[in-house]
Amino acid sequence: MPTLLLLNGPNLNLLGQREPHLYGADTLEDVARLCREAAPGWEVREVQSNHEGALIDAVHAARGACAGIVVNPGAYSHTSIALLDALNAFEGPVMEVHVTNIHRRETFRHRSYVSLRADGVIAGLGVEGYAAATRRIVQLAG
Ligand code: CA2
Repeated sequence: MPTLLLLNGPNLNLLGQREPHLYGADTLEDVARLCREAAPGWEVREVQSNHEGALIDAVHAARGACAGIVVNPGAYSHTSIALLDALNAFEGPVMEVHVTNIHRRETFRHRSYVSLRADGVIAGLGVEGYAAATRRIVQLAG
């Protein structure tokens, strides 16, 4: 059974609990359910961390073990060359998701280092973006 790594970065554990006007009412648990529904026959490995090194470790652990990665790197999108380097060492497809439209927000959110590696980027679809990204991973990995 192929495995999808669903990787969420800093503060996304608060999804559905704070700032619903910006990030919506769905929780990370709802996100995982959406991904499972979008990838029947796949196992979904969920990792959320507020720590950059833990996210990098999860990408390393996915090498040779996961068929694809759906990642919302949170604010590390805009700062982390280290996460980009880790994703560059992963052999499978990578989809980057942002709940909000980062291009309609502050200019510091417009650039994502992770986008240099991602096979696709989805922003502004709310949590539905995770489902679309998962479907794309299934297509690319299948
Ligand atoms: O739009 C996205 O998904 C972001 O990756 C979310 C990050 C932000 O730094 C990026 O620029 C865009 C922030 C995640 C914070 O998540 C929260 C969720 C609910 C309540 C508070 C924070």
